[in-house]
Amino acid sequence: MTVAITRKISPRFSECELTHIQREPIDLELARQQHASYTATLSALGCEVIELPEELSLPDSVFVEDTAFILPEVAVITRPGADSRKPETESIVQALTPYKTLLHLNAPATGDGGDVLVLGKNIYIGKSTRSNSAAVTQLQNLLAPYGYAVAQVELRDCLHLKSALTKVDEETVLINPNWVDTTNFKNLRWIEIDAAEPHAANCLPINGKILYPTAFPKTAAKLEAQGYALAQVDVSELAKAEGAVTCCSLIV
Ligand code: CIR
Repeated sequence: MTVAITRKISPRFSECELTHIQREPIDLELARQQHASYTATLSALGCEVIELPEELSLPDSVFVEDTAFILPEVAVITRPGADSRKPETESIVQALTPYKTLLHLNAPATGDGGDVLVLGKNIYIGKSTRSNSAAVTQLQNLLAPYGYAVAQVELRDCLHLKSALTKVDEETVLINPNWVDTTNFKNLRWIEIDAAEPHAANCLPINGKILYPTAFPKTAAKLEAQGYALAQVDVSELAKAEGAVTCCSLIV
């Protein structure tokens, strides 16, 4: 069974880090309702959801994706780029220990899971404000024994690599080509986001369906026209914290 690790929203959510968007008031109650719908959708898609308790003093801790990434062989605990987020990994170590052998990024490396795109044996790391070249070097050394090639990818105008592209299936990515150096992805099938929806490139394929925000109807129609079945969720309050659908779970 697919296990999805999530975490309840912190009461200090409105103090979240923001990099590329303006701060707007966040309705904490609505954010919690939307997050509950998100986890219910993961359950409906066949996941066993393990929901960690809220972290009172860690505003961004709902975005568990940034604390680790999971491979078939091992899981890597990251070292988040924002200092406010570094303590988030402690509880994730506990949560992942029953499932995976854990490897760790260490200083001076910093890396957010949102910058890590795994496509088969190729791992792409966004060169962002959060993930540095030391992380790429460490990951190359840690993961070469498992047969992975790790490459750094240039970004612009967005927080993470997975703001600019995500996997739809083994051969296909959903992509905003304006935000990422596309050179590494030429051999894949592309579904381009609708130009009017620049934040639309983040989707989460789960058990044959695509978990996808309701905020991007034009890009959703493109995915459906290609034959993908969507499970749509309203994550508008999470988007105000610069989050999307991949970032709220760790899929084991
Ligand atoms: C941050 O800036 O770290 C959070 N406010 C948003 C993190 C979103 N994470 C993700 O998309 N993987």
